[in-house]
Amino acid sequence: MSVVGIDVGFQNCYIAVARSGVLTPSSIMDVITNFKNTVHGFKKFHGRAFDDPFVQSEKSKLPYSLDKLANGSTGIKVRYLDEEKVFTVEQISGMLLTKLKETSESALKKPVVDCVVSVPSFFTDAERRSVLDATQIAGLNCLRLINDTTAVALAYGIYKQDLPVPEEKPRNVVFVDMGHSSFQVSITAFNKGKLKVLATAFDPYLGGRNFDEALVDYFCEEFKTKYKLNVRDNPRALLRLHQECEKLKKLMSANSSDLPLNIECFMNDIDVSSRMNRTHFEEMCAQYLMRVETPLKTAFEQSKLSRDDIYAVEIVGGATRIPSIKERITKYFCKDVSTTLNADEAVARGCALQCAILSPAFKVREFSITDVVPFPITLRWKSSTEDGVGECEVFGKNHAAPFSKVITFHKKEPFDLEAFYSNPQELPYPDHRIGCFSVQNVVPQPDGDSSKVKVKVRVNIHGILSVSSASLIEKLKGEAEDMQIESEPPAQNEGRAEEQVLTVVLSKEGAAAEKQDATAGGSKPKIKVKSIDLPIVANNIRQLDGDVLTNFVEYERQMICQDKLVKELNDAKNAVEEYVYDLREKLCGIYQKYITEEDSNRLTLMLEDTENWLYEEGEDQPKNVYEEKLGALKIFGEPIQERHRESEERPRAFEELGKKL
Ligand code: ATP
Ligand code: K
Ligand code: MG
Repeated sequence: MSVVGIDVGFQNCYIAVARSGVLTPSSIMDVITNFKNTVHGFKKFHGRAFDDPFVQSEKSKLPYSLDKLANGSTGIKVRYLDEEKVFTVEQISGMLLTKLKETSESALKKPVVDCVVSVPSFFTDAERRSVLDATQIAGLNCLRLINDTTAVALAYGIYKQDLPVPEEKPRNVVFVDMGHSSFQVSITAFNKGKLKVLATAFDPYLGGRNFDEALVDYFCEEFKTKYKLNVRDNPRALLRLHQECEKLKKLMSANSSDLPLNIECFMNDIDVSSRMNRTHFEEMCAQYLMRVETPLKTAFEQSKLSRDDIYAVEIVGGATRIPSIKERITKYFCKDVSTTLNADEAVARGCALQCAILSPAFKVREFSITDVVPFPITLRWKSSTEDGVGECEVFGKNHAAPFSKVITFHKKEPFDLEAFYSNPQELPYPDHRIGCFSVQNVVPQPDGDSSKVKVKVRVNIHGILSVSSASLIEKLKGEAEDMQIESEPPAQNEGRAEEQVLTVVLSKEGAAAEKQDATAGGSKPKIKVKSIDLPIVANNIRQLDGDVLTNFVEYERQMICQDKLVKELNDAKNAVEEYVYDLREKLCGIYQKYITEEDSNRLTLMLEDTENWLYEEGEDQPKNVYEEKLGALKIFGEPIQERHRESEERPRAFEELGKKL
């Protein structure tokens, strides 16, 4: 089985493949997300409600329309089988992933199931859960959702032979990725065989498309005065202008001179033309260029490094090719930017490498990855204290991830743990709630005292929060607090987290984590304890319900079958058409000698009839009708073909014979 890495970009998707025994991912396929009614640009609708301000602000820019689904989430309207249908974002994304899956399967001639998919490092719980649902709909087994810049870091580090040994000072590298829709920065420390993300920062709304839009705005204004054209009223013209502006933007990356923009028959039969140069472009985009420094600064400050500690600044992503963006990065770090990585493929390559590491089918050099929690996470519960609520920040900013923590509560009855992001104002998502986890079946001790309940909270390998297990332990004696975090020395714990990520396959991860708990308990004075597992019910989690997901998976399978049928039908129809053209041409050419004029005329007439039929009642027929039609033509065509073949082969046979003699 081959393992793949998938970079689902806002504009471009890439798949990298790691083949057995080969570490280097090969055959990168670029599939522009231009499929089924050109639905694109939905990446950032994952996990978002229809009323979400971001979704609303995007609505007018889309070549398709959106709808509010019964549960409030975002629906996407698509024509499917001549009918308008509304799909969830997970379904649309699932269709794209299916397409990517099929593309790689047909190129590799092998099934593709295991994968690692990249997500922006700023994706919140809801967005990550939504992407994960999409992978399931596509029939993929996603071993990890990995942050874009972390995938890039892996692609960078795994080949390096000269990384400092673990006892030495690490090599610190800044990774900068500006794509079509967003801007991400990470600072990562490398030692031999491992990487540790120190800090991440981002501008989720700054990317190449802002620069295209600035150009579009400019030319729309110009054409209004110069040609009296209202480009914004004409979606087709607007789309063309967009494409031309993107081309122009790319040209300006390589050229500082004045460049022309010409579009023939642009609107109302008018040809339009104008000019632009880099200096003017940079002035127009000043508001965007200004925003480049902030994430660089934020990441750098959080990393607590000095500029001398930075070994290199690696840039990837299409929009980092804009010269003034490069300049700003260079200026901030006082260091020339490096472009040692393939700017378009690095994310996908990193994903494929991570997939190979996680897959039990591959033997890959160990490489440990420690990522970070981008937004602090807090738990809240009802408590017996004065203000009636207990609260605890379980994961601070840049806490190592994946990671588990065991929290001990003293409770007499079932209780709820509400999880949310601590700082709503820094969150690029309108709702800071993550979900509510109900710990059930909690009862007091026989003497009426509180019971000790151990709850395991984790940020898992996908960067998703879960309360993964709870158990009722023992009778407590004289403890006033109703909660305590069982803390192990952080360094040790981090080491374990790394081990978990790297040496354990996803499905076994739970078991490894259990072991970790046992060790923690074992270091304490020996008391006879009985541990009872408690059920946990998750509520208000923004993830598709199991039943709904199952239905979507089934529906996607049906659509795949349907697409196959449609393709087979088209193939059958095309086969008739091709046969008609091919035979007609040959009747006047190479077959002429092998058929009487009379028969030829009759057959030509028959071909003409078939051609007409194809445009009339033959336009829309079941597959077998086309197959029968083709069969009927072949009854006449094949004998001629046969006579032609024989006569061609005769002289050749003589020649062969001649050689032998
Ligand atoms: P995202 O990471 O935001 O989801 P993506 O991964 O699809 O998006 P990329 O493929 O990294 O984005 O980059 C695409 C962007 O880079 C587009 O805006 C494109 O116009 C821009 N781009 C590509 N080449 C150049 C160039 N030579 N000069 C300027 N911009 C460029
Ligand atoms: K990409
Ligand atoms: Mg990208």
